[in-house]
Amino acid sequence: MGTALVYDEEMTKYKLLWVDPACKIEVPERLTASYEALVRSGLSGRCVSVPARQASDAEILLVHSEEYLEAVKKTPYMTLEDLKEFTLQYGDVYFHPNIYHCAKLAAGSVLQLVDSIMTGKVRNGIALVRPPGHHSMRGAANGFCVFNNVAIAARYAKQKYGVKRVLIVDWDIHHGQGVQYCFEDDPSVLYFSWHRYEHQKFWPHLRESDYDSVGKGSGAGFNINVPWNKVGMENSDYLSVFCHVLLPAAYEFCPDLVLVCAGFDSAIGDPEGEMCATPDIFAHLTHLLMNLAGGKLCAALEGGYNLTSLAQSVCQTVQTLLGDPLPRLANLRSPCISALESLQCARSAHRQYWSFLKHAANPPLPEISTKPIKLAKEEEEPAETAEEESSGEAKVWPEPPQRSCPPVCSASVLPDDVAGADGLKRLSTSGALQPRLVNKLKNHFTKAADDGDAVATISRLHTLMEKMLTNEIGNGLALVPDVAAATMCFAQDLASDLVDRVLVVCVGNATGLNYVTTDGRALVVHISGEDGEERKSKYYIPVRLKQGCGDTSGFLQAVLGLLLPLGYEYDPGLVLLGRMPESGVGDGMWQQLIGLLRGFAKGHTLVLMQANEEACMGPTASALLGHPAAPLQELGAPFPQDGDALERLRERLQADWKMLQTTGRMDCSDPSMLGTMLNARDS
Ligand code: SS9
Ligand code: ZN
Repeated sequence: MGTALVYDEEMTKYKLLWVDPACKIEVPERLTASYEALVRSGLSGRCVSVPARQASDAEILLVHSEEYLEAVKKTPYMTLEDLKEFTLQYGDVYFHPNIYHCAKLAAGSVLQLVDSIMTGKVRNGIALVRPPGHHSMRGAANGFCVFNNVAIAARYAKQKYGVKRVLIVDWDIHHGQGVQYCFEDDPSVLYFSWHRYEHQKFWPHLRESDYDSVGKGSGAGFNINVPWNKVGMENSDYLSVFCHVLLPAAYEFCPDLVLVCAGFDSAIGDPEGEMCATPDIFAHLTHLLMNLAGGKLCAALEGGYNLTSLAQSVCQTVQTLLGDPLPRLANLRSPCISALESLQCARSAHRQYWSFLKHAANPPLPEISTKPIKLAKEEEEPAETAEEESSGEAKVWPEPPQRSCPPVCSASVLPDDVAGADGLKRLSTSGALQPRLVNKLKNHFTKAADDGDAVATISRLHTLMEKMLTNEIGNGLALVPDVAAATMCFAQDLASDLVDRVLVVCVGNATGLNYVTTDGRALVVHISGEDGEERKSKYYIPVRLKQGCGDTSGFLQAVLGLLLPLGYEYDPGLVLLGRMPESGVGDGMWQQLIGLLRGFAKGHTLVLMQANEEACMGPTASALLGHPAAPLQELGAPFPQDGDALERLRERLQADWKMLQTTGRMDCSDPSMLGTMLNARDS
């Protein structure tokens, strides 16, 4: 199942016809630059091209008032003077004789995308549209937006396809207040937005863009705002908000459809956002959303005003939708203090609504964030000096590296009597194992090392791993006679021979894993249901779930709040996933785990399973091939003791792992805050 691309050159055919510094950045080239980059890189040719269409009146009226629609309908017939005059009643927007036509196409394009996805024609897709939508309101144009494309699409999907829950992720750097207003009392639409805010000093200067606007009435809890109070936010800041707020809420919400307000003014080089996240971050943001809603993800272009940054970011997004391996995000720094404060505020405001926050520590909020500031009218938009104006664009950053698919996506190493899994290439030959390795193996397989079969299996696995690291093979699956021993053997000796850092994820009960490493060549995260081995180093992280790995909410919380941020900070060159016998983890959760782990090490994951767990091969193979994981059913709260233990563990580990931080407070009297104090980036 493919990826849809909706694009129509017609949407480049309007522009600003007078002088207006606030609007001059919204140019037709935004669309052509994005599209041409997709063509040049060969990505557009790999997408299913879906034609745009105009949204009907009835569709526009799903969100907008009749009066407003009628008023906009007149704009094609207006003189230049009339258009200017008409424009004046709204903020930061311009009209043009052709913009009504384009606005209908923009909204209709997103509806076409929803249709293609909901009817199963494609898995996911993107609509490259102008004008953007997320600022426009029921009765008003605003911020370059005429009709609220994504809000219309959400209502349309609910009405036409009976979709029960829609998640809207707005990663544009401006607050989509139009979307917020549209759904603030609606519990069926979860709206998430992060945005440049600077304590209300940044456009659109709204009190209701702050973290404490959580929704109204039965919609309370279903509006999540993360305001950025400083510029210069980086990849780590964005990722921590995904790991510690958006993703846990999104999984708990369990959407049937994900809509993305895909604005790329949140990327480096953008003159509006002035943030420092690199275009490859969008590969990861996209990837992290791709296993929700059975993969039904629909992205619609919003902002993005640096043409270079915009085009690169669009390409990263589309390439991820197509399923290509993700780029590694090297040298992630700590989230900055201001970002951590925003994170803390958002988590605190939502504590009462989401069970994943039930057990989170709740220290007092940073002071500045608790009192709304007063805006002096004249101070509102300080005139930018020429120097300031170019500061965003003066930024340079390297072009994102090429992302190439290995010739073989997935391979397997299986006992001869086990039938292969669909889509997995079976590896049956291998190079001879070096005697040095055979000797090492003896440490792990005291009996089996003499056994020709065991050595053959191990040497095939070694070959598989080598081929992953030379990018001949993407990922792999192996059935082994003793999965605990094999995981140890690979983590301790074989993998670390081939690669600098290996992330070892061990699911289910096993012993001996704490001996794997202390030198950082392996990071072991062991999720199990039993107490036992103590932590010996920062590189062995036992995660105990009293309810066992079968408790999906507890397990998921460990994966999103611990494993993901740890993985991003560690940046492994290879992932080893060992599934211990009778781990109890359900198929859906298992697939989600594999799907999420694909974001590390350019997708190089080796899954080890016990020989008699063949039943799990199908779901594993499917996830390794990149098929969307089955959606998890409604998640309850994690078992209270487990939820609590996970939060305490995360707090303890913050001293060693800065991506685990979720508070910005600096309280010297509280020893649990030491991690934050030592690690946070200072702006
Ligand atoms: C220019 C101010 C522009 C409006 C921005 C709308 C972006 C929509 N200095 N303000 S994504
Ligand atoms: Zn924007």
